[in-house]
Amino acid sequence: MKKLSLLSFSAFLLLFCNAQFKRCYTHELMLQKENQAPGYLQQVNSVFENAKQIAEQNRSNRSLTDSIYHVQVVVHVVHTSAAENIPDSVIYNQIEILNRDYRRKNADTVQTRACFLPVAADAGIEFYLANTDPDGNPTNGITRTLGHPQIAFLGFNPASDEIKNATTGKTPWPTDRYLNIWVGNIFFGIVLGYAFPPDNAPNWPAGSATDSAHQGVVLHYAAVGSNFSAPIDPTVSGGRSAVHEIGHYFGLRHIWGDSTDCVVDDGFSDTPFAADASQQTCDTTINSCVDTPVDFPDMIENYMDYSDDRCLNVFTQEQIGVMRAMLATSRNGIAYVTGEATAIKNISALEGIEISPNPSTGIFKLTAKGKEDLNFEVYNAIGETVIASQNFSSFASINLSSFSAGIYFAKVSSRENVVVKRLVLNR
Ligand SMILES: [Ca+2]
Ligand SMILES: [Ca+2]
Ligand SMILES: [Zn+2]
Repeated sequence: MKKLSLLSFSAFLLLFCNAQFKRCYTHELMLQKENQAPGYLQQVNSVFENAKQIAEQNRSNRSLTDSIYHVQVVVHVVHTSAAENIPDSVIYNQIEILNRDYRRKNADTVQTRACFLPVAADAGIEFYLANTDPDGNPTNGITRTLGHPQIAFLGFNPASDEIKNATTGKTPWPTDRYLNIWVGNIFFGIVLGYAFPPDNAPNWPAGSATDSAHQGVVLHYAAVGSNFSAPIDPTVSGGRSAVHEIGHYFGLRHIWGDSTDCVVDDGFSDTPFAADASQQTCDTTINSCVDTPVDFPDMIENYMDYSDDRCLNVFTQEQIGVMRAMLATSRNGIAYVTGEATAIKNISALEGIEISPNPSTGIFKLTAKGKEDLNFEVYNAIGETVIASQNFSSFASINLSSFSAGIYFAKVSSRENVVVKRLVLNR
């Protein structure tokens, strides 16, 4: 059995003995990973910069910016008591909150201050509980697992990511096809959530990315939804911990850049500098750094700050650009992108689709298991169609010989199902 390290546990308690709870443990975990594998932060940064470039290229593409990403979600409730086994209704409520906030349909958008309205936007990302599990069986997108008895005493240790461990918690569904959200007692509620950012650039050498079994979002059970009977604290009972952590999962950083100065920022020019987190206040008078050429107050209403849930209400255009670029690259398998009204349906029914060779220098062979009326179309990395929809039954050839090297996406559809496969074209 995996043993908790008592040393790291007491260090953890010492670190947070003055805090009632810590909103997010993402940055601390990233520093820990850098210690274990030097170069990790640089790798995350490269992926972030790559996403920013794609976002910049996408900005003028109307059809791309209008499209909606439909993210397939599975929620793993890992409980050691009845209270921790939160009801389905709280999870449904959390999904509604995500769909409200990631589409800027939240009523409190009226509280976004006028100076920030020009950069506020709809992220165009929606969330659906999966209706098919990895084995192809119907599901409501929620799993429930009894955690190891030892967890009942200490709570899940975020430093060792125990909630995803087969012995103590629940291993994920394939993290390249589902956004896995784990819900449990994270260290007595000292930590409300954490998530690892994307660290696998599309052309990254095989094996250099983080263990995929750790990709996803972890939430304290009493910080889920806005209708839970016993929230951990009234100030964080609005379901915005999930909004924040999914922001990290899509590559966003804390708005103050995790640095107590006015030099290091979050990498975005449309969020003002901040010297620190807003410290769970909704104080609109805070202006911790002088921005140039125009000075703005600290953007305490940004989902990537630490304000109370009641005053978080906005993502900016640049933040959204990066999240959507991640959905087109590092996170491309978890969402179906379209301007059409079709949502994800039974994705695993097309799991037998194979593409080889991949990478290729021109011709990709597309093979389906079994005969079915299928069609495929191919997009480039910025979402433009390069091969219009074509019918096939069990075999097709995709010829990209006349296109430049890079990443392409083959969208393969049956009457009801859709999968998107990434093609790597080399020269
Ligand atoms: Ca900024
Ligand atoms: Ca300022
Ligand atoms: Zn955070």
